Amino acid sequence: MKKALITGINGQDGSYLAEFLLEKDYKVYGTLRRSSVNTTERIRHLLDESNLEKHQNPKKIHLVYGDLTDSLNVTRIIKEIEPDEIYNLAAQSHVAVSFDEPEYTANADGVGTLRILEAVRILGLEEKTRIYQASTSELYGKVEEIPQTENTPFHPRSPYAVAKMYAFWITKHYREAYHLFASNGILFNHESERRGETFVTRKITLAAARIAQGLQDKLYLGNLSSKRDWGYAKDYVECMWRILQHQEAEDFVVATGETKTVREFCTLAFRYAGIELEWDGTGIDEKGIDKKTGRVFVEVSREFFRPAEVDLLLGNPEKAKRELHWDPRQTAFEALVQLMVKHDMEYVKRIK
Ligand code: NAP
Ligand code: G4F
Repeated sequence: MKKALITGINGQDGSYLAEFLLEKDYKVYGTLRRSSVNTTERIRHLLDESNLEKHQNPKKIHLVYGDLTDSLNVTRIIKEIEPDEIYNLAAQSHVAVSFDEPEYTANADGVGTLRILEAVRILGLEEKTRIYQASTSELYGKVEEIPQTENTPFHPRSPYAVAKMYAFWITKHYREAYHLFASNGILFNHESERRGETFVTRKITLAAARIAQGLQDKLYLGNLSSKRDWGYAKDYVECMWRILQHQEAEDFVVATGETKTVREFCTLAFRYAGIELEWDGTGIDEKGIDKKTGRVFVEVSREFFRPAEVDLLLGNPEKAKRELHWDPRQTAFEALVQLMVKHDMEYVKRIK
């Protein structure tokens, strides 16, 4: 039985990856940060409720307290588990927040990755442990090429992206210098019913559901013209696993090859919630108006603009398709928006 360690197991991707690996009969360990409230919502079904306090269940996932800013903790966890595969998904993952917390983001997202790599080296696990690093399309930032491939130069535009740039290169460096099996998945935006509520897609689908049910008046957004290559998180965790099963450690772009604006996502989400929007005005004055009633449901607020923006992301997933036999279009854009709205229509009804 293979042992996998997932850092950030209670995050969006961590929860899907844990399900995927359990299906493949892995023994799955995951790190959880101590919090004054319960943060296991996404993985509750993978825990033994009767044993929540200990966070242990041999039939399900094994939780250990872990924080990537604590090197002693990281080293001890890896020493005790001796994992065959480490998926480093833990991060302060919100780009806008990284402008407010740049030092913490550098520590967790940048140096945190170094702590894992160095622990594997110090413990002499170079031959045993394969490492997946959660790299990001944010590295391309002010893009120098469209679409972006594994060879496109990086131009990061946020403290988050700069921290992830360090993590990308230190992963590659440990591969070249110490022959660790360490690979970067350069993942473009991927969303789901489990997406954090302050990322734009989930913010929109939740608002569309609430507005449709009369529980919210308006949705305020930032840059509506920003373009993203949005895929489904459940499809993307499968590719993470494929990256570590490849014969050689390499870096891969994971994307759909299709890009849409925030405005397009919004129009479609409201449509699936039963509201047909039309757009009027430009820039800060742009509004999303209900065609039927003339009510303004979407407005632009400066609050959600960033000091530097990534205007357009579009990935070329050819290498992952060819070498990993991964299908980037398992869930089309329309299907993704639909499943998120369907989920949130039910969710909002349940909690109101
Ligand atoms: P997420 O939902 O925000 O999950 C992040 C996880 O990291 C959470 O479990 C969080 O724990 C944990 N974490 C944060 N700081 C930590 C620390 N100092 N030590 C240990 N754990 C910590 O993010 P996600 O969307 O699943 O993304 C997973 C990874 O992929 C991240 O590294 C992200 O940067 C990267 N990525 C994501 C995307 C995307 O579109 N989703 C695209 C490219 C790359 P708490 O619950 O305690 O905060
Ligand atoms: O949903 P977002 O916050 O995601 P962003 O910044 O693209 O980052 C996500 O994807 C990255 C991969 O490319 C990951 F590495 C990262 O961890 C994270 O998962 O914003 C998407 C776009 C941006 O251009 C933003 O400016 O939507 C724009 N936007 C417009 N209004 C908004 C809003 N973003 C947020 N969060 N909230 C708004 O109201």
